[in-house]
Amino acid sequence: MNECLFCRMAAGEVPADVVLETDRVLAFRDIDPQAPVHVLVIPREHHATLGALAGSDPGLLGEVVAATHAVARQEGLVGADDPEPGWRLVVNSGPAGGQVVHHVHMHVLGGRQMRWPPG
Ligand code: DGP
Repeated sequence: MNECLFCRMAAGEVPADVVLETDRVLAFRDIDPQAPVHVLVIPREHHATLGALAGSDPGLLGEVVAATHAVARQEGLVGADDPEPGWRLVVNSGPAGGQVVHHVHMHVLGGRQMRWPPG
């Protein structure tokens, strides 16, 4: 059995609150939301980190990034007068970056005022 949680979610073996999907990308709500909108966007195919994905399939990386914007638009974070109201894209990479799940994912955050530095 595949032990990667996000691979299992992509395969439909673990339930996910899916908000957008394509043949290569899946977007679902985070189990521990840090903002009113908190969606994770992943490639269905396993790549551990952003660097691994960029190195082996930059086209797929582009599809994941494009999906984050589609999610932001779908969730009402991008209006007709883009860039308002606004949203944040986060990728945690490696231990010092705070990555806990080792299947690359992008956090789409919005619905509140973001602060900087993020900590
Ligand atoms: P990161 O620290 O960047 O690796 O973020 C991992 C995120 O994954 C974290 O925000 C919580 C989320 N997460 C962990 N387990 C699950 C799960 O079983 N379901 C969902 N929807 N999200 C999960």
